Amino acid sequence: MTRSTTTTHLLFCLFTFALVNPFSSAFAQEKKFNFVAIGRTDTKSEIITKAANVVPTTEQYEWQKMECIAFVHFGMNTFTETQIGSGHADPNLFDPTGLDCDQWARVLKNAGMKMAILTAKHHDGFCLWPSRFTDYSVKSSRWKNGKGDVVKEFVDACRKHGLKVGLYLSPWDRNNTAYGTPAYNTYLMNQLRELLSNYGKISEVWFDGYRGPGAKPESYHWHGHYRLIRQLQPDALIAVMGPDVRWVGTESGYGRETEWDVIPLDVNGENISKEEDGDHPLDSIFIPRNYMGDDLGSRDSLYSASALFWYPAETDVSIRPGWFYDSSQDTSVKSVDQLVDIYFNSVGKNSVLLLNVPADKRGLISDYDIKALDGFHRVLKKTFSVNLSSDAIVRHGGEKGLKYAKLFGDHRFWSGPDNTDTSSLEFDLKGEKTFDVAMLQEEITVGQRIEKFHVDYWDEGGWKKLTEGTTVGYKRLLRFKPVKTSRVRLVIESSRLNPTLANFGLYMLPERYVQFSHSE
Ligand code: FUL
Repeated sequence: MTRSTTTTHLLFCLFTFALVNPFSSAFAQEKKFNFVAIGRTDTKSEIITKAANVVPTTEQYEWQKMECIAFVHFGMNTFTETQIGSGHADPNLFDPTGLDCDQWARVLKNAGMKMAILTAKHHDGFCLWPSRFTDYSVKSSRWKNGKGDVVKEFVDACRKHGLKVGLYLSPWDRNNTAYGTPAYNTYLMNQLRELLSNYGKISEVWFDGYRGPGAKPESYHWHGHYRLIRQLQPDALIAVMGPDVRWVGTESGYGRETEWDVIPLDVNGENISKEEDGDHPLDSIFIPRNYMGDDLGSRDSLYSASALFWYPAETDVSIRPGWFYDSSQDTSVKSVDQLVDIYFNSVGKNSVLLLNVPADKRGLISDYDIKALDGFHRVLKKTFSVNLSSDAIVRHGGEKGLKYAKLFGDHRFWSGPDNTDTSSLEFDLKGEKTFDVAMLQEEITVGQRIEKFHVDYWDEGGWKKLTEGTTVGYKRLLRFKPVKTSRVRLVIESSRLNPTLANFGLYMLPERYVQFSHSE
């Protein structure tokens, strides 16, 4: 598809949206969208202005604020101690001796997780719920005489403990004989219908992009799947092979140094559905793929785009070397130090952390994992409970200054003057404070804008550089050697349109982590 036909399609979608909206004309001018078309004649500066005004949907924003989500890999692989099952293991092997999803939810909640995503079906095709559309499921196992339903126990436990629920449904299926034929799409649709109709509110649907070597090529009917999900679970985000949440591109737990939420929307003429998608015009033109490059959203990467969209990163990583439980990995559970480091490099680099904690053969999270999660949560709680800048007086330019709470209180944020793309904010800490962590947050509900910044501290009568960074987005965390000072200055060196700041914080890591943070 050429840029002009893409643009026409996007404009058509926007027009369709306006028609169903009673405030269409006001909306067309004022409402900000999570995507925008780039016109053939747009100048570079117009493209950058458009990028700076793309915003998350309400659901994407709420999702970002969760920060930490748990993944639970559990299934046939748990019992065969494999990571990718053949799809032909005997269903009777699935037999947890003491499945307790309540324990999972308690442990995950105590670790600070806000949602948990269960592998309802992994690549081997074994279903954790008694699907009507296959016998390869818990209903053919000896567990609870084939009357059990792990998905139900999982969602009930999550809700009881105040966790949102997500479900992973592997598109690649090594058991289903229809895989690789059009009939498989019907199977996947039927499974989606079951999972999204019978288990209450589902907040994230995770479509893995992985397909093993030698697997039959598959052409999934993604747009039909998206439409069904929007119908059954209008608030759910569709992740990875879906248009709402992007896989960060590695499984290491470490995000990009420069992480833009607004990136070019990849569109492919042949695959564009001609049907309109009502409130979800993006769905019909989005082509899923894994985004693994280093530079997804720099100015240069935007100039040749046909359209831009808000596509935030999710950083998935397992607490163990494997995704599924394997007893031989009990002693390789990530340490508290590693988990804290991962938090700083995922949540602290503008993405959501999706931390996998597998359940074992009993159907429990093991003590090894619980111990690491407890330590992880304790360190974060201790670090972020006291913001050493919360009493500060904040000055912009020569202004008199405002109390921190007046500037960054509920739903308030600082916004640089119009037509400025550099700025500096000074924090008078009212006395000397010692800290080794800085936190910046942009007000992403108006867009992601900051491109480069540094933080200075006042030392012996002058400013000295403390740390620096590129993108901020929802959250940027930086560690450095502890400094003692009474004044700090944030200098925004470059921004797409006027910058905003929703929050600024200075913190001190607990004693034993100081050494660790120096190694950065
Ligand atoms: C990968 C899968 O192959 C792994 O088994 C795991 O589920 C991970 C989250 O995604 O692509």
